[in-house]
Amino acid sequence: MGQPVISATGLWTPPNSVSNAELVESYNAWADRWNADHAEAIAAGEVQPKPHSSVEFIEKASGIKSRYVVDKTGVTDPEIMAPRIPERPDDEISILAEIAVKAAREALDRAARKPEDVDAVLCAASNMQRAYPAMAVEVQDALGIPGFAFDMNVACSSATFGIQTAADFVRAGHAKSVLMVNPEICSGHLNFTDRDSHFIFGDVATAVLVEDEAIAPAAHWKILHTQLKTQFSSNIRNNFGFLNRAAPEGEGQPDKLFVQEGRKVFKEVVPMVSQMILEDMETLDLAPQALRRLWLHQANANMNRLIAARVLGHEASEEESPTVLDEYANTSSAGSIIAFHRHSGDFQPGEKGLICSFGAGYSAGTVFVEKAG
Ligand code: CO8
Repeated sequence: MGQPVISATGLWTPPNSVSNAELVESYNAWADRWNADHAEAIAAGEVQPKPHSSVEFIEKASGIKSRYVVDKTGVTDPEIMAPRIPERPDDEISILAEIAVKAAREALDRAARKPEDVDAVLCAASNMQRAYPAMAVEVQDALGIPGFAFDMNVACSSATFGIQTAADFVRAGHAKSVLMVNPEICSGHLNFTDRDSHFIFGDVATAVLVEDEAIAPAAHWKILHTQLKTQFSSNIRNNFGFLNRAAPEGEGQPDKLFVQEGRKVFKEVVPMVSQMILEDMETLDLAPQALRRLWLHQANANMNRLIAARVLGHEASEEESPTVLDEYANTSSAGSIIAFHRHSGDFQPGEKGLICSFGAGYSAGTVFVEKAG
């Protein structure tokens, strides 16, 4: 039986950042136009005017200060309020595969691994850009990886579910080296005209190389334990799919984009995730002080503060539970991997930490790791 480890990670960040102030300015300009266009209906009491969004609210409610996007022009233009991503011909690499490959190359370089020595590719993300052929197979082809590849979607928990799946392939002897990528173009599924959620998401791609310890580089992360959990809820939903025809009056029907009951998500997910982590720590006989760091899913700073306090028994410092959502916003499955990628270089052999994700489904995943080498 193979012993799965994380050999390396990779990160690709889009070049364009949008601040809360820029996003709010375009939303408010859009809302003013909408109110002017509907002035009669508003005066007659038939529709409510759109209130302004606010930088202060966004930062206080979520901890988000900015986000990276693949198309800044479209999302900040009050006439457009959506990313404009040109359609590519079928013989050109698709944008999702392209950004996944960029993150993957960094992970492979860091592990000094050649693509031909990888056995499988998993593309684990919230929103695939097409039904088939799988994005994972396109990434496999672009990198020149033999073996097999497939897509999987567990919303914000896709990466931890992907890590466990890769680890299980290694344990079962089906693969020795599995590349797991998380290309997340969340801006394509976000309704930038919805004040309650227009600020939540950003775009990014991450990659994790899961391998058998026998072939891994000397410095790696032992995967000590993983747990996956799902519990059905419609409180975070995206109905995009083959029923997503453009409405006769135009595109972008809000019900085929991301929608959520943010308050309910907050209240229901915090106890679910904290309890899951505490159960795992009991199974592993791990005291809170034995965990140096929590790399938590990056959806909301207040959620992470509560979860970390329940797990550690005290208010977590930035070193114990690092934040990346201030800069990146919620990047769905990639969030906890960005945190791990950026804030793990100071670990000494033997030190332990936890990668944890949670989101739509509901879904949650834990990956306990120990630095080696
Ligand atoms: N500006 C000013 N005021 C606002 C704004 C705004 N932009 N938005 C709302 N308000 C007002 C509301 O109208 C409300 O006013 P009132 O009290 O008068 O009714 C007040 O502010 C408070 O509103 P809320 O109760 O909605 O605010 P919260 O404090 O609950 O904060 C959050 C809202 C930030 C959304 C918070 O609830 C939250 O973060 N919840 C958790 C969300 C979460 O984790 N979601 C996970 C989603 S990710 C996932 O798993 C799916 C993957 C999807 C992939 C990506 C595709 C896009």
